Order: sequence, then C-alpha cells, then structure tokens
Amino acid sequence: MLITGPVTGLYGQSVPGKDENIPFLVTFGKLGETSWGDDDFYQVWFFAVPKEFNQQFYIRVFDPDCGGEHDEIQGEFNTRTLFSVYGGKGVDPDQNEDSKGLLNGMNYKGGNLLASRIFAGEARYDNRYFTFGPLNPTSGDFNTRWNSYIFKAVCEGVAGDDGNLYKYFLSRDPQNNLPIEGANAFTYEYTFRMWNDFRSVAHIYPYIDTGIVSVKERNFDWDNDGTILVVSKYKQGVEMTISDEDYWEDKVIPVEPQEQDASLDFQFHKRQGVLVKNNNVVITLENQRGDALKFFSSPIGGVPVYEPAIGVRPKPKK
Ligand SMILES: [Ca+2]
Ligand SMILES: [Ca+2]
Ligand SMILES: [Ca+2]
Ligand SMILES: [Ca+2]
Repeated sequence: MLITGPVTGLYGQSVPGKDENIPFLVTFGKLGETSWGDDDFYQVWFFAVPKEFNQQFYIRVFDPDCGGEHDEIQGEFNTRTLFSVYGGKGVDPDQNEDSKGLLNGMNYKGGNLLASRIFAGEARYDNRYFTFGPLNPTSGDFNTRWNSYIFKAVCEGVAGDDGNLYKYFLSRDPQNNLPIEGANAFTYEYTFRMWNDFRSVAHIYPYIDTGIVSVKERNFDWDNDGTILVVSKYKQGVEMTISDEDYWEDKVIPVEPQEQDASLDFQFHKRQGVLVKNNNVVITLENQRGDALKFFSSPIGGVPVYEPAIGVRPKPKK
C-alpha cells in the first residue's frame, strides 16, 4: 500500500519528537554496564526527507559530547562517541534488513559514509549543537513508499563507560532548528532517558501497517518504574509486562483491524512514591511475523486518542 501525501507534519525532525515528551536519547560507551540501561552501546536513527524538498539540509546533534551537562558519569568521564551519517544504497531499512541495527553482528553501517566525528568531553559542544552537513537530498537512499530520501545517523560508544545523552534535529539551516516540511525520523530500537520527576509521561508512537494482527513489545531495564500502557482509538490502556534491572520483558497484544494504518501510543508512566532516577530504557516492537516496526518521532496519522464506544445503547425516550 502506498501512503500518499506528506509523511507527517512539520515537527517530525526533532528527535525525540515534540509529542513524545522524552528528554534525551542515550548511548553508553562500550565498556559500560548494561544494567545502566543501554543493551548494546549503539543507536541507529533514520531521517526521511520528502522528494519535493530540493535544498541542502543539516543533521544537528545537541550535546554530542560526553561530559559537563546532561551526561551520565560513571567514575570519571572517559567516553568517546562516534556519530556517523550515511546515505545512498544500503541505508533504507525497507530494502536492507541489516540496516535496522537490531542485532549485534549485523552490518548496520550499510550505505555511503557522508560525514562522521568522534566526541569526547568537549566544552565547545557541551549543551550546544554540532552540525553535520550541508547534505544533498539526492545523496539519500530513495524509498518509493514514503516518497522520500532516507538518511541514517549512527551513534556508537566507541570507548569508556559513561552515558552520552543527546538529541537530533533535521534542519534547513546550519545554525538554527528550521524544520523541513513533511520530513520525519524513525528507529527500530529506541534507547532513551525518562524524566527525573513523577508526573511527566513519555510516549513513543509505532506505526501499525495494514495486515498487522498482533504486536510483541519488548522493554529492557525498565527498573520496575511504574507502568507501560498501550493506548489507541480502541484501547483505553493495555498494560505491558515490565522489566526491572538489566533484562528484557515482552508481551504480545492483539491489534484490531481499525488500528491498522495508524499509530499506537506507548505511554511510560513513572512509579509514584520513591523516584526512580536516571532511568534509561530500550524499547522494540515486532509484528506477528517477527518483523521490526518503526517508531516515528512524529506519529503517522497524529497522536491516537481513545474514543469510548458510543451509540451502542441510545437513551430511552421519555
Ligand atoms: Ca554534555
Ligand atoms: Ca567513566
Ligand atoms: Ca551528551
Ligand atoms: Ca533503566
């Protein structure tokens, strides 16, 4: 099935996205401990630039360094993080399964390396942006279904054991965050930081394609931190099985035909009482055939809102 029109609205290129309410992505140095919440010490994101957009653009990384503000220290800061941007054939995960970056040992670096840089703790980029580019849209890997050129950003913790917290922004401008209309970003394995408060609810939005009848959600190192709920037009809040320290939990839930070709809302609610601090977590989702599903930073079709069944029993007339 072809999806017509723009992939989504204006703000899809902020990663994490506007509707997700997630403070940071996180990737640990490869000598880190998985019990701190990163299972594999790398993270892969894709950016879809619509075919209609024909100017140069930039991929900006906020706080790419590991040190100073935002980052998670273990002992002393000694982590080095490699950010790499890829384009060309081999990037598009719809055509190259390995590119998804889901399993260790797979070559998630498929495509042409367009730019890369290693960051240590660097005051120059602490609490600031580093900008990759300019990039040309046609140097991406064209995907006909999304009518977009696909680019890939890989973040790897190549040394050390600390957690690098960072964000991306796909921008028309090297110095400011100016969104590209119709662009979006997606990943298959989402590693992120929860807020350090009781009330903030984080969300991620997987796209449920036609033909999907069930999904298996997996979560890693959730630290027994409250509840993970699935909400849609037809689900008021299905509770997922949650992990505690340094292991995966999973649960399969059915998907209704009416939930296809739309997004689900996975909600992450903090445990009340004693605050779980600095909770990093990994989330993946697959369909009934075991194919990994995309989490879009701007939900396809918008944020789903539960609609209680109406009109089943009309009020008796008096
Ligand atoms: Ca920093
Ligand atoms: Ca360290
Ligand atoms: Ca950082
Ligand atoms: Ca955790």
